[in-house]
Amino acid sequence: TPRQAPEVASEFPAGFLIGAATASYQIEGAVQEDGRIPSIWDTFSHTPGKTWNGDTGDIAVDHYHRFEQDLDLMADLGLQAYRFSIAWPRIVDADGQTNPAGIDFYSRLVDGLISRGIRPIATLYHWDLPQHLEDAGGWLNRETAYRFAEYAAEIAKALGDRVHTWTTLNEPWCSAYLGYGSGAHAPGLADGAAALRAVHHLNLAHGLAVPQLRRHSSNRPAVSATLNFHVVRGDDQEACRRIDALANRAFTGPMLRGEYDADLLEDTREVTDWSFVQEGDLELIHQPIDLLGVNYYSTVTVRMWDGEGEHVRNDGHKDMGGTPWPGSEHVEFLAQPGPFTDMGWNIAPDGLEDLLVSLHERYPELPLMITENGAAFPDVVATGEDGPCVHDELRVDYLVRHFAAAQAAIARGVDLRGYLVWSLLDNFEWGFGYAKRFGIVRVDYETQERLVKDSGHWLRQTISAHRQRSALEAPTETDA
Ligand code: GBH
Repeated sequence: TPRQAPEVASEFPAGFLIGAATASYQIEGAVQEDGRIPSIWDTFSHTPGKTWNGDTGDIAVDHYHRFEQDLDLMADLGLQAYRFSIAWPRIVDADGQTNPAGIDFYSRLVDGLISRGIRPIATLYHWDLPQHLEDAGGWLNRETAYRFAEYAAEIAKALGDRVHTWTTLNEPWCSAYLGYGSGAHAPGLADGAAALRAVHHLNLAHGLAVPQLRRHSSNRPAVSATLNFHVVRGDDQEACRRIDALANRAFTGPMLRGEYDADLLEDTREVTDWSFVQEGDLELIHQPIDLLGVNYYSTVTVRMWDGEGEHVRNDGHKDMGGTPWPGSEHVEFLAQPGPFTDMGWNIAPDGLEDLLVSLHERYPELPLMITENGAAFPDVVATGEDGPCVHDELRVDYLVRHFAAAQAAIARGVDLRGYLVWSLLDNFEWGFGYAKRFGIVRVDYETQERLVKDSGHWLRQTISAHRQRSALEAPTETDA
C-alpha cells in the first residue's frame, strides 16, 4: 500500500513524454554472454580500490536475462518512454565485426517496448567503451571517434526502422573529466591535459555519428546528445565563468555553435595547446540536432581561492588523485545550503528551472528533454498490509518539486518535450557500486526481486493524470 503521494497537477502539454531511464552497464549484467567483449568498466571495477566494496556490473540487476519482466514492469507503471543505452561491446567485436547476438538483444527490447506502447529512446554511449579501444588510446585517440561513427551506422541499420529518437553520447563531461582527469571513472587516468583531449574526441565522435544515424535510419529520426550541465551559483564572476566554460560550454560550444570559446582556450593554456583540434573538426562537430538531452541533479557554488587557508573542493566527486577541473584547480567548490541526497548533492529544483530557461534563451530553436533527473536515498523496506513496500517520501518529494520546476519552465516558454526519471531500477552506481539507490523500483540484490517504491506509484499516477489530460486536450494525439 503506497502512502498517499502528493498530487502533481499534470500541466505538461499533450505529446509530452514521461518515462524513466537506465544505462547498459548499470543494469544488464551478463558481461560475458552472447559475444560481449570486455569494456573499460569491467576492467576498472575489477581493479581493487576503484569502486565501493569492489562492486562490479558482472551481474548488476540481471536485466539482460530479465528484460521481459522489466518491460512488463514499465507497462505496469504506464511509462510513455524508456531511455536505455546500448552496450557498444555487445555490438562490435575487437576485429570490427558486428555481433548479431548483441543486435538481437536490443532488437527484442525495442520490439517489446513498441508492443507495449512505450517509445524507445536509445543512447549509443553511456560510458562502456570496448577495452581494446582503450588499449589503443581510448578517447585520447582520434580513431576512437571514427570507430564510434561506424558503430552508430551499424546500430541505425539494425534498429533505425523502429527507434525514432537517438542520443549519441551520455554526459561526455563524465567520460572526459572523471575518466581521464580525476580518475574516479574508467579508465581511471588522472591527467588534466588528457581530459581536455578526451573532451575534443568525444565531441568529434558525436559530430561524426549524427549523420550516420540519419543516413542509416529508415525513418526520420530525432538525433540528440545528452549533457550534464553544471548549474553554477555564486557571486564570484570569474569562478562562475571558468566552471561554466569547462563544464558546459566545452560541449555546447562545438556541438551547438561550432566553436570552442576563447575564454576556455585561455583558461586551459597552461594545460594544453589544443593542437588535437584539427582543421575542419569544428564543422564536423557542429551538426544540426533535433533535441538536446538535459541531465540535472544539483547545483554547485563556486568562488576563486585566495590562496589563504585550506582549499575547499566540495564538488561531490571522489578524490582519486586527479582533478576534473584542468586549469581551474584553484576554483573552490563551497558547501551548499542543502538539503542533500544520499550522494551529498544539494537539492535545488530552482536550478532545473533556471537551467531550462537559460538554455532556451540561448538556443530558442532547440527542443529540450530532461533525459535524467532523480535522487539517491537510503530506502527501507517496510511491511504493509499487502506485503513489503518502500515509503521513499524523500524521493517522491524530490520528484514532485523537480516536476513542478519543469512545469514552471514550460510556463516561461521553454520547449520541453519530456521528462525521464533516473532511474527505473536500483542499479550499479559507478564508483559507488550498489551503495546508492536511485530506483523508483527497488531491487533486492540477493534475489533480484523488483518492488515498486512509493515514487514508482507516484510516477504511475502522474503519467495517468497526464494521459487523461492529454486525451481531453487533443483527442487525436497518439504516443506513436
Ligand atoms: C548520471 O551522472 C549518469 O548518467 C548516471 O549513469 C548515474 O547513475 C546518475 O547520473 C547518478 O549519478 O557537483 O553537486 O552537481 C551524474 C553526473 C555529475 C551528477 C556531477 C552530479 C556532481 C555533484 N553527476 N554532479 S554536484
